[in-house]
Amino acid sequence: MSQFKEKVKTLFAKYETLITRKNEPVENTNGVYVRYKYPVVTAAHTPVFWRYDLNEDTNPYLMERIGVNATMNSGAIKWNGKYLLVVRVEGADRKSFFAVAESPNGVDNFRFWDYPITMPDDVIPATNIYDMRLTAHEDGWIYGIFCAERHDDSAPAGDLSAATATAAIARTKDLKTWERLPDLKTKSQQRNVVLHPEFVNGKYALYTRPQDGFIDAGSGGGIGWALVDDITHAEIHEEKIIDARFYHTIKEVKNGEGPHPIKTPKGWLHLAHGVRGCAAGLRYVLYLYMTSLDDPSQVIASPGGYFMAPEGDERIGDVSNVLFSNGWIADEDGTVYIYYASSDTRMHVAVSTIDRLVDYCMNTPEDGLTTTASVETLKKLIDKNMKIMK
Ligand code: BGC
Ligand code: BMA
Repeated sequence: MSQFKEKVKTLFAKYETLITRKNEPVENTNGVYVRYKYPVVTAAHTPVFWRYDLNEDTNPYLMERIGVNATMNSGAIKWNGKYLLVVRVEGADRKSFFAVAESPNGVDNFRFWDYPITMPDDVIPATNIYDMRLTAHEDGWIYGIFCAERHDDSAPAGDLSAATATAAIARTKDLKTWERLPDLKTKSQQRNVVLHPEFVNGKYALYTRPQDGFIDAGSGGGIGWALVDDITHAEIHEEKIIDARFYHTIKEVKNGEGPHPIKTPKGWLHLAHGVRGCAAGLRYVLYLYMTSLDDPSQVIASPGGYFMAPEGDERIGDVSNVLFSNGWIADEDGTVYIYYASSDTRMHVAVSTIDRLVDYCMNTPEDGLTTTASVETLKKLIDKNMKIMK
């Protein structure tokens, strides 16, 4: 075998070893969820044939021709018995695109489909697209709502970082061919828009996140809710805030809906991210809340503090100190696979159950918003335990 062929063989062999590595639950847990030891999708999980030109004549040094920088913020869905992530793949050129990675069990052996998704453009093409939320809607379509970013041409000349964020909408039946619908029309910029899986009063329901500027949530008070008549020409006329931001909480600066909520016997179970500012920049953590089955815009449980925050290696990456989730899968047996990205770099999974997550929501004390309130809450638990421990 030629040296070149040997090198190609080694490349593929190493890749297979990585892709097929068995994942293991981490032993130390808080009883709420179990993290898994290895990231489930990393830049190194993207196929060898995406990154290398395998022709000896055109690539005699067998060098990477197309660099992949990160795999992060992935939508998730169980489809034909397989666990699918629509991964935000970010190239070395800073452009994100979507690609499906498929696993037989939800925790390891994630393998990308051969081709990334070709996402049609809207009337005004976007410069970048990212963070897709997948919803298998009761209308029969699978929707992907994601952020479309464009340069803000109204910015002063020379300001190359001014941008606008818009909710882009596409739908599919097979996750391969996507039909692009017009971007969501709203008065403000939008990121983190998510489609509720059921009709509400006969309308499509969206979780929104109105924002004044590209980064600043500003007067956008938190996670919003809006009903839309026609998803093929989606326009928001009225929007209300259902989960507000608060001073000195984990969601002081921004918050946003994660994946669409899971329907449980006790209510809709929501996963969201909260952001606070500090000297190191923005810190992103995950939190849960629940809303009523009768009215999904009515909050019925609001456990205080974060549910998951960056730990260990998760803290470090392109945008450090970030956990972000826009995908989870509730299995038939009640297992919940929570897919989250750390520091805009790699994908992980944590596993729990619907019962545990609902219990967490119903029995975790709310944030009393002051130190005094937190100490009183703590003392109550100590008192209760003291009686048992005697
Ligand atoms: C990045 C996103 C980020 C957003 C706001 C975009 O350019 O691609 O990852 O969330 O800016 O900071
Ligand atoms: C945001 C998100 C994500 C990203 C995060 C941290 O605004 O929409 O794309 O993970 O910032 O950079």
